[in-house]
Amino acid sequence: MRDKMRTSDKHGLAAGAAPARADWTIDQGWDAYTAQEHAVWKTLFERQTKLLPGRACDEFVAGMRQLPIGPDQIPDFRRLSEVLMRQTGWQIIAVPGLVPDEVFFDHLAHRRFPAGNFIRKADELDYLEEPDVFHDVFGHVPMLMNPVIADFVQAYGVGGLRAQQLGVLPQLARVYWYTVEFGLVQQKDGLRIYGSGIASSYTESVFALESPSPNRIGFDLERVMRTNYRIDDFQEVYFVLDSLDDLLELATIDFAPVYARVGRQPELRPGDLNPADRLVHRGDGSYHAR
Ligand code: HBI
Ligand code: FE
Repeated sequence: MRDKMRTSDKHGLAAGAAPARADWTIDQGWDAYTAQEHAVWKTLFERQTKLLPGRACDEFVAGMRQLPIGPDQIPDFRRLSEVLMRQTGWQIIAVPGLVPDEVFFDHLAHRRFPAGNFIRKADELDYLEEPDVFHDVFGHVPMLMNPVIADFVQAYGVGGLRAQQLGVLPQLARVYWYTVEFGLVQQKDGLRIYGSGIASSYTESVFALESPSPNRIGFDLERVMRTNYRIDDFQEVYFVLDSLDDLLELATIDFAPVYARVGRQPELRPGDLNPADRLVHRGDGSYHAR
């Protein structure tokens, strides 16, 4: 979840500072990480690794297993990129924090995933201001090892540049949010996490699957495009895929007619229910009622 922005501007730069490079990339600075920073990574990694069996989807577990990601050190993006490049053609580039949308989309469209090189403080383990190296590497990189997600995220980059021109970026951003960031998938052995925002969050990994509070609804593209989301707290709704392969179709269809239909319908609040919803779980809203 993204809370109040840091003292710097939205993009994590000291207010007013221009990025060193036009594409906002920086060197990861792996040698400069302190023992304290590696220790924060270790705490987050060990906590999450204990929690995810039976909660993370099979694709996440498989991806993590093939990557040079372990407890003792913040991973080196160059080593992650070597493995990712062979598997799905992706590479990890370091950025100082959130980058402008069009920069972000251009990177994704070229299979370059921007990952924050900084890590949260030891006293703010569950309080994420911007995507840090744990959210981006632990949460996103294992899923980029999966060919369907790899194609989908690239298609999102291509679509994002176009959506900006069409003025429908908010609708498309919801699709990314409710899948790549906060998506659930129905496996034979139960509901599982594939969204990186959940997989990298100790508290939300439990809430998303077990809390009676949120709605859990079968994924539907138009329904998701109409649905606002929370950035400051747990989600009030999670959308469930029957299989990650359902995203393949989204990576290939023309969104223009969908944008047009969605544009003629009212937006939905995160907690709203719609008559056509395929309800996996009707939430009681108890968490957000507080
Ligand atoms: N920048 N580094 C980074 N990481 C993100 O996830 C990110 C971003 N910039 C824009 C952005 N996400 C979203 O606003 C777009 O998905 C719309
Ligand atoms: Fe993310």
